[in-house]
Amino acid sequence: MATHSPPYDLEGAMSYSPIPAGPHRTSSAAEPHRPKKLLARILFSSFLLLSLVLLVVNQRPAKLDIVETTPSTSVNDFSPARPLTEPPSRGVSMGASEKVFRRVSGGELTFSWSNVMLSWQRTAYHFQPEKNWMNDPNGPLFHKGWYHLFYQYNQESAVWGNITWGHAVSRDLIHWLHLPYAMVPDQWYDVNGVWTGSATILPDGRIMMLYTGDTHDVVQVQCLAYPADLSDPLLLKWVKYQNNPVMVPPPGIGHKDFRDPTTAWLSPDGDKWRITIGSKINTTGISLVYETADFFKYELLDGYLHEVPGTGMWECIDFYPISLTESNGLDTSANGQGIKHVMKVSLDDDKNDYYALGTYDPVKNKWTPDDPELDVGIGLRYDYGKYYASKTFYDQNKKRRILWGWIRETDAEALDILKGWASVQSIPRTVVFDQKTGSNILQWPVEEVESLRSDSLEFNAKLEPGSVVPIEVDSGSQLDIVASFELDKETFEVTTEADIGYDCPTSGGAVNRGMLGPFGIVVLADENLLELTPIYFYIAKGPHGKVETHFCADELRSSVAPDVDKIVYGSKVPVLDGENLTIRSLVDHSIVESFAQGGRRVITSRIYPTTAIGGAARVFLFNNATRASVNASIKIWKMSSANIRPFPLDQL
Ligand code: DQQ
Repeated sequence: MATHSPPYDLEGAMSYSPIPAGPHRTSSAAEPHRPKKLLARILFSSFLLLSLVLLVVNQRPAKLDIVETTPSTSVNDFSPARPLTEPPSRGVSMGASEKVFRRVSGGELTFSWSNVMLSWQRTAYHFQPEKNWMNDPNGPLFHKGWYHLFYQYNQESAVWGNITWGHAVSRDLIHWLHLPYAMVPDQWYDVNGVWTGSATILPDGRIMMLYTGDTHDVVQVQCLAYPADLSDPLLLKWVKYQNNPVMVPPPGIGHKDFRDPTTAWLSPDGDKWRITIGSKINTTGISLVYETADFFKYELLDGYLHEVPGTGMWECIDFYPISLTESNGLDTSANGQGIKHVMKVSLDDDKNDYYALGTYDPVKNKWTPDDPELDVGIGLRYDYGKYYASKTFYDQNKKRRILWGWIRETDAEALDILKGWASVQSIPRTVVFDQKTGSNILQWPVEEVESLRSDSLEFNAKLEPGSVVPIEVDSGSQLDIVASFELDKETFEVTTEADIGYDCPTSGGAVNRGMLGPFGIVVLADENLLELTPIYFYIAKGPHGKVETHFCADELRSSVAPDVDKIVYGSKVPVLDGENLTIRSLVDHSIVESFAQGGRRVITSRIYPTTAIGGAARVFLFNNATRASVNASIKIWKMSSANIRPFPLDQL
C-alpha cells in the first residue's frame, strides 16, 4: 500500500508520454511458420482449397497500400512436444469455478510457437496488468475525476490462485495507470482469496466495497472494506472492516456456494440498502437478498429475488435498472414508471453470462422476467463468444451504465505460462434498452475508444456470390471496423426456402454455403487465407416467409496451431424491416469484439494465429452465398495503442 497523501498533482499524472507506435507490435512481420507436420498441412490446405473453391478474388482492392513483409529473424524458442502433465484444477477445489481452460489444456504442446507469435498476442488497447493472471472485474466506480477498476489478480503467476485485488485508474476508460494492490489476502476470512465484489457509493459520498472472502477453512463469507481517505482521488488505501465477515453462509446454503455480492440499491422506504448474492439449492440457481441500514449488520430477507431450476450455481449476479425511454443510464436504486430491471448471472456450469429483462417489485422483493422462456440463465447472453463474470456500474460522470467483462484465454494453459500472462478485460461497453425491439439490451463500446482511431479508409463494393475482396490496411492487428451489408432484394424475395434450421455453432462455419449467406468480414487473415477469422451474417428463410438472421464468428481456421480452441460462435439476431445488416469489430491482436445491429448481439473471440500477425494480418470482405449478391460498405480505422503503465507514484 502506498503512503502518499493527497492532494496529488493530477494534471501532471495525466500528461501521458506520446502514444508509441505500438508497444506490443514487432517491428518486423512474423516469419511464416514452417510446419513440422507437412502431411497435416497439405491435408489442411486441400480442405481449405476445396472449401474456398468458389471464393474468387474478382474485385478491386479498396486501397493498394501493399505491405512489405520482412522475414523475422526470430527463432523458435518454445520447443514442440514439450511433455506436460494435465494441469491441476484451479478454482473448483477452492470453491470457485474452474479457471483452467480444459478444452485444449493438458498433454503436450504440439506446435512450435515462436517468441514473435506469443508476444504478438498481448493486446494494445484492452486493459491488462503488466503480467500474470487476471480474472473478474471488481468494484468499478468513478471517484473525483478517475475511473477505478479493481480486478481478480494472481501476484505470482499466470494461472489462477492467491487472489488479490489489482487496481488501476483512468481518466477516460482507455488509458490506464496501474496502482498498488487495493487488497491482499491477509486475514483469516480472506486468506484463501479476496474474491469478487462490488462498490456502492452512498449519497454522502462514502464508498462501501463488499467482497467475498475465502476463509482459512475454505468457507465463502462476505466482507466489507472502505477507502481510508475519501479525499484521495486515487483511493490508494483500503481498510478492511474490523468486524469482518459481515455475512456468513445462512443455514441450508453450501459453504462454497455463497459469493459475489452486488452493488446495493435502496429499499422502498429509502432507509435501508439491499444487495443480492448468488448461490444454488441442488441445481437451482438462486439469488439471496440481504438488507442493511449501515453496511455493518445484515438481515437475510425471506425468499429469493429470483430462482431458475437447472441453471446451477449463480456467480457474479448483477442487478440494475434500465430506462425504457431514455438513452442515459440509471443509478442502481432507480425504479418506477418507464424502468425495467436487468438481471445477469454468470453460470458456473457453462461459464457464460446470461441476462434477462424483467420487472422488480420492491415490496415483494421479487424480480419477474418479461418472458419466462427467456428467463435468466436459459435465454439471452451478453456475449455469444468468451465473456464471463461481468459487472456494470453507474457512471455518474457521464450518466451512463458501463459494463466490464473478463475475457479468458482459450489456448493451452502451458502457453499462458510461457507468455507470462493470462486474460484481458473487454473494452467497457455502455448498456441501454433496445427501444426498437423492446426485447434486448444494446451493448456498445464506450465512445472514448474512438479517440484511438487514426488513419481510415472507406470502401463500397457489390459482392457477387462467392467473392472475397481484400482490403489493404497496413496494420491488421489494431483496427476498428464498421461494415454494413444489404442483400440483393430481388434474390431475397424469390428465394423461398433456405436453411431454416441453421445454427452458427453447428453450421461448420463460413465455408458452408447457403443461398443467402454467409457474408461479412474476415479479420486476422494471412494473404493466402490459410489462417482467417470470418465474422458474418447468414440468412435463413422459411417456407412462409419466416426469416432468421444469424450472426456468427468462425474460429475454425483462425490458427494452424492445434493448441488453441477453435469453434464457431453465434446466435440469431433481431433485424427489423428496412434495416441494413451491420457489424462493428474491434480487433486488438488476440481479441476481437464484434457487435451486430448496433449491439443487439455481441461475440468476443480470442484468436491465436501463427502467420496472420503483425504486418501480415489482413482484412477481407466476403460473400460466400450461392445465390444472393450483397452491397457492402466498410470503414476501417487503424487504432493507436492505449497508454497503460504504472502510475508515477514517485512523482507525487
Ligand atoms: N471468480 C471469483 C469468484 C467468482 C469467480 C474468484 C467467477 O468470486 O465467483 O476468483 O469467475
